[in-house]
Amino acid sequence: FLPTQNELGVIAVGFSGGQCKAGVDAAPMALIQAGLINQLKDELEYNIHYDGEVHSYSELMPKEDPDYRNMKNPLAVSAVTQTLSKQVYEHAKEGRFVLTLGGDHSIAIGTVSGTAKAIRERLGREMAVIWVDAHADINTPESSESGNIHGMPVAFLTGLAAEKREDIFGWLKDDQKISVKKLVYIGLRDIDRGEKKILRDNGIKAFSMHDIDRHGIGKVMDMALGWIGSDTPIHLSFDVDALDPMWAPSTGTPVRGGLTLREGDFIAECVHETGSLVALDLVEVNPSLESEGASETIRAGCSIIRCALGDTLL
Ligand code: 6HN
Ligand code: MN
Ligand code: MN
Ligand code: MN
Repeated sequence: FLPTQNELGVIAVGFSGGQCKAGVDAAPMALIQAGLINQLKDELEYNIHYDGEVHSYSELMPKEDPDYRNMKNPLAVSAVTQTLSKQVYEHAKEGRFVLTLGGDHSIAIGTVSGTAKAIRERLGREMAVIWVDAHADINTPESSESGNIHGMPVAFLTGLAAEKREDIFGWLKDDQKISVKKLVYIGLRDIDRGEKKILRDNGIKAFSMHDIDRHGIGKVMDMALGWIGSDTPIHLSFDVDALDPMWAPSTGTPVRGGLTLREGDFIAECVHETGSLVALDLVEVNPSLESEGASETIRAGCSIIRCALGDTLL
């Protein structure tokens, strides 16, 4: 149902307002300087559509941005993700695969909403999301203990959190949202109390590190993709903190006991093999943290992206 996609839209998002640590905005440039775009072009033979800039959206930044319903930087995150949503949509509606380089994970409010709308219009299908992360990022503004919006994107995207104010995510319409039934988590190991209740109450499919230890990553991927079903377009949102800090130390909220680099690559390879992947986000690389591990983290990020885009071992 999807044409062979060697048309690739790339969007570099230098945005850090979904959390409190500076530096995650420098990730797209670091990934690109590590040779990512050239690898995708020369080795994987993609036809790349990239405007050549890292968007910081400074023109969208409000003068004042007071907390609202416990959210930090609500106007900034809403404005940036609304604009990003349109950028992603423009690529996806042309049938391009969309790669977004973050940025913190709040940007997924923009990426997933953009692909969900384009896929509905172009294929008449509901899209699935595979969320690879140490965290569930499904806090509502009220359940969040931090107020950081990078811990809330899934709540807004599924409609579990909603806000009428147009300038604070009220712009998100139904055709930009996804069903909780089409959401699958992999790699979870640090879930807030409120989030556990949300996951349970909504019957959301989640494979934690415990499940990966018990069944192995091969079986977990079979189960995850089986849940989604074949012939369903997939958006993969990959938070680099899903990897163990041994492989990806330079990230804002590291949690020990995570995926090996090979397990992360394997997840990306399996999703590629479905032929149904329509978009990928790679987020939360922060080169300024644990700077001696920054190049490792950047290499890990590039590796995940190459695997998701079809790099094979043999
Ligand atoms: N991420 N659950 C915590 C919070 O602040 O809501 C951590 C969120 C981390 C978000 O890593 O994308
Ligand atoms: Mn995370
Ligand atoms: Mn995340
Ligand atoms: Mn391939």
